Amino acid sequence: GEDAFLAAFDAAVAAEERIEPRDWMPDAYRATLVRQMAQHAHSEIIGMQPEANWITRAPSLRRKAILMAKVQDEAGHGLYLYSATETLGTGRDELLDKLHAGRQKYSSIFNYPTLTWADVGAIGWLVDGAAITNQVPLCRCSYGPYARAMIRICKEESFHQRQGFELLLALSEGTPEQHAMAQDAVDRWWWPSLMMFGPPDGESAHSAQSTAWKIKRFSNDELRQRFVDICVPQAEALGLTLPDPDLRWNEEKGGHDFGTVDWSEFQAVLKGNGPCNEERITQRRRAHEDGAWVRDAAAAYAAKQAAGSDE
Ligand code: FAQ
Repeated sequence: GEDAFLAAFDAAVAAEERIEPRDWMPDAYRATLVRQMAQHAHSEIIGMQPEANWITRAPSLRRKAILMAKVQDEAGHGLYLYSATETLGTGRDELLDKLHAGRQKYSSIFNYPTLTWADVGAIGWLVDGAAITNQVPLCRCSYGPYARAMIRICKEESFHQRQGFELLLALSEGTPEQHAMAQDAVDRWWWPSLMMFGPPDGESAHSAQSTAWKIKRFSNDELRQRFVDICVPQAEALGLTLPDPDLRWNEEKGGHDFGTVDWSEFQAVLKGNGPCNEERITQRRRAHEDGAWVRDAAAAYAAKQAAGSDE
C-alpha cells in the first residue's frame, strides 16, 4: 500500500537517488516542486522585461548583440523550467493562467525599474550572481528533471554574471559620470538582490520540509551569507562600494557581518506593491494575448498534421 511506496521514496531520497517523473511521490512533494519550479520559470520570463527595456538603447552594436542573446537565454530557461514542471503533470497553460491571475509568484527582484544603462550591468553582476549562488545547489536537488535543467541554466547564468561584471568594470573605469552611474546602480540593486534568497530562516515556511526532501541543500540565510562573501572582493575589484555601513569581515565566523535587510519592503513587493509589479504583470498579460494567434496557428498546423493532410 501507500506505506510501502512512502518507505521506498524516503529511502531513495536518503540514498541521494533522483526521483523521476514516473516514480511514486507524496502529493505534497509534487505540489512544492510545482510551486517552486513555476515561480522559477515565471521569474525567468518576467525577468526579461527589465533588461529588454535597454535593448533599443544599448550604447553599441556589440552591447546590443550581447544583451539580446542574454534575454533570449532567459526565455530558454523559462521554457526548460516549464517543461520540467510539465513532468509533474501540470501544463504550461495552467501555470501561465495562474501567473496572469496573480495566483503564482515570481521573484521580487523583477519588480524594480532599470533606470540607466548601468542597471543592465548591476543585474548581470548581482541578480545573476545571486541566482547562481541559489541555483548551483539545485543541480543536486532530489527531483531529476529539475536538477538536470539547472545544470545547463547555471552554465549560462555564469556567463551572464561575467557579462554584467565586465559591463560595470568598463563604466567604473570610464568617465566620472560613468563611474557615478555604475555606483548608483549598485546602490539601488544591492539590497533587493539580498532579498532574492527569501525570508530569514526563522520565517521561511517551506525550508524545513524542502530540506528534508533534499530540494533545498542550504538555508536562505546560508546562501545569502555566501553571496555577500563572494561580492565583497568583487566590488573591490570593480572599484565600487556596497551600500551597507555595517558590512565588515568577521574573523571569528570566517565571513562578513552585514546590515539587516528591510523585510517590510520585501513583504510589500510580494504583496504586489513594489515599484513595477503592476507594469510587469500588465506587460506579461499583453504579450500573452498578442501571441494568441501564434498558438492558434501552431495548434491548427498540428491538427492538420494529425489528420494526415500533406499541406
Ligand atoms: N520573491 O518558505 P520560503 C532568475 C516566497 S533567479 C518572491 O523561504 P522557499 C534568473 C516563497 O515562494 C530568480 N517570492 O520559500 C534571472 C514562499 O511563497 P509561497 C528565481 C519569494 O520556496 C536573472 C514564501 O515567500 N529563482 O530568475 C521570494 O522554500 C536575471 C516563503 O518563502 C528561483 O526561483 C522572492 N525573492 O524558498 C532571470 C530559484 N523568496 O509559495 C532574468 C528557485 C521567497 O508560500 C534576469 N527557488 N518567496 O506563497 C528557490 O530556491 C526558493 O523557492 C526560494 C524561496 C529560495 C526563492
